[in-house]
Amino acid sequence: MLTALTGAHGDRADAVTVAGRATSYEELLGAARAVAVDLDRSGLPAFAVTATASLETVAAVVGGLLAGVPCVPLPPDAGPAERGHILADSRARLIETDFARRAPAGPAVTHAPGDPALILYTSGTTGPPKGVVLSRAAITADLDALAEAWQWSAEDTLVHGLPLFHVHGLVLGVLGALRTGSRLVHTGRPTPEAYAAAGGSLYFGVPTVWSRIASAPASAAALSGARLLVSGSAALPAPVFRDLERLTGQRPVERYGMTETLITVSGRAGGEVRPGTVGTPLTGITTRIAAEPGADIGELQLTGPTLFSGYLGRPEATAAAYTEDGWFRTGDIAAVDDRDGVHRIVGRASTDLIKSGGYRIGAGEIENALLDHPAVSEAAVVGVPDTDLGQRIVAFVVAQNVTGSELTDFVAAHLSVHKRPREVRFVTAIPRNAMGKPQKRLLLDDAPPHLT
Ligand code: MCA
Ligand code: AMP
Repeated sequence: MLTALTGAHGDRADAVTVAGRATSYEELLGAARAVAVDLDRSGLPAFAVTATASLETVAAVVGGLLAGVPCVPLPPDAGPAERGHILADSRARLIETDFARRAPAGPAVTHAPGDPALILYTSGTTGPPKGVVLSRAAITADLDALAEAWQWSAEDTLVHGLPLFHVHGLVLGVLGALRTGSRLVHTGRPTPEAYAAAGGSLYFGVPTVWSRIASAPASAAALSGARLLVSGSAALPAPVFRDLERLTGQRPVERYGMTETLITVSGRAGGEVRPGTVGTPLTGITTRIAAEPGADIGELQLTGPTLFSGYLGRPEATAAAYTEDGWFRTGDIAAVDDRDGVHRIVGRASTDLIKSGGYRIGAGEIENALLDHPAVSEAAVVGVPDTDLGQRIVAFVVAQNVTGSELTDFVAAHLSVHKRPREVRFVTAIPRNAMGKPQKRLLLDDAPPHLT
């Protein structure tokens, strides 16, 4: 699965660098084998790692793949509620990794393509996050399709600084490098200065990262020698696309995906790229638009080998994610150009899934966290357009004797920092329909202009 680790593309002392620490494939494989030996002995059904941006996280994930035990990467800033939920739901035991420990050879484990490789937790519109089970076959199919689309090879140096507990940073950003043999520089944090200093050929970022680079002209200029800039996880605003083109001479390629489907649609290296579009389906993926008669936009649905194996322990939720005729329902509204098949993501069907800084955040999860605070009696959470984050989380609450920043800190501490509301607005009541469901549109309509 990770061809680079077999030495297929040679080795070097800095084959993988994470947050300033470099390692060779040989050392990484030795550390991963030590993890695999422990996992093999443990008989665990799954294991968890605190997915800091570190070589330890990379070794643990690779160790899990060697041992055939699925890895659950935990957000390092996860508070007790989020951490407790993920560990209980997955029944994974948290392990510590010592990168200095190496083992000569791992246990002889045979793997089937459908075996689970990763369980990634992701938010839905209601309830706590669900575990998305990703098989080895889905991951390899996706990475190979992306390598073809982006002409991604061992000649590349991949640079990014994305979190290692989601598809973007972990599957594409780590396993992709270890499959293609491209050198990897993970910058620790995705700052413009760190991207500029890394000297890569291939760069990954979420739109917030690209927007910050576009606002730092000196850093942007340092990317002019790169081969390909790739944006994904949320819509890249057209002005950011244009600023990047002006400052770097590069037209960034956009790609679209989900935790459940991996990356399914993308622009191509060397192909025509238009701002506001995400390209065409990758090899093996078929898409369709479920539009009302006469309409040309509708829900994007798809099939292909990159799809997840299901939500862990939730067969009903898995079944509900598919149409009766077996297509995965993305919940994203899209349009496809008749002439060239280029896809455009127009928005989401539900306002209760928020994308902030490229993170997928369920409004219901934040509302439940707020309602756990003794001072809060009602809460409604919305995503409001934001030039830096795409959307920012705004919480409308009915509460007494508490400040907005106390509630923000409460959510940051219980769930995770990136799920915290950026603004809390106190209201006397949440408008509701006859069924008692919050009418979020009314809240937004009543909000002062700086909120919308
Ligand atoms: C601020 N901080 C706080 C608080 N307020 N800490 C505790 N309590 C508070 N109330 C601290 C944070 O700990 C952090 O500290 C610092 O403030 C900045 O935090 P924040 O503002 O949240 O970070 P940011 O700079 O706004 O983050 C922007 C970002 C981030 C770096 C772009 O959003 C990000 O990494 N996004 C990537 C998401 C992603 O990978 N999504 C992929 C999903 P300190 O700095 O010390 O840590 S996969 C996917 O979508 C699909 C498959 C796809 O298509 O890719
Ligand atoms: P997640 O499961 O965190 O990966 O989030 C998946 C969601 O991110 C999708 O359903 C889309 O709403 C959004 N998304 C990912 N890539 C793009 C993109 N290039 N343009 C617009 N939305 C995107």
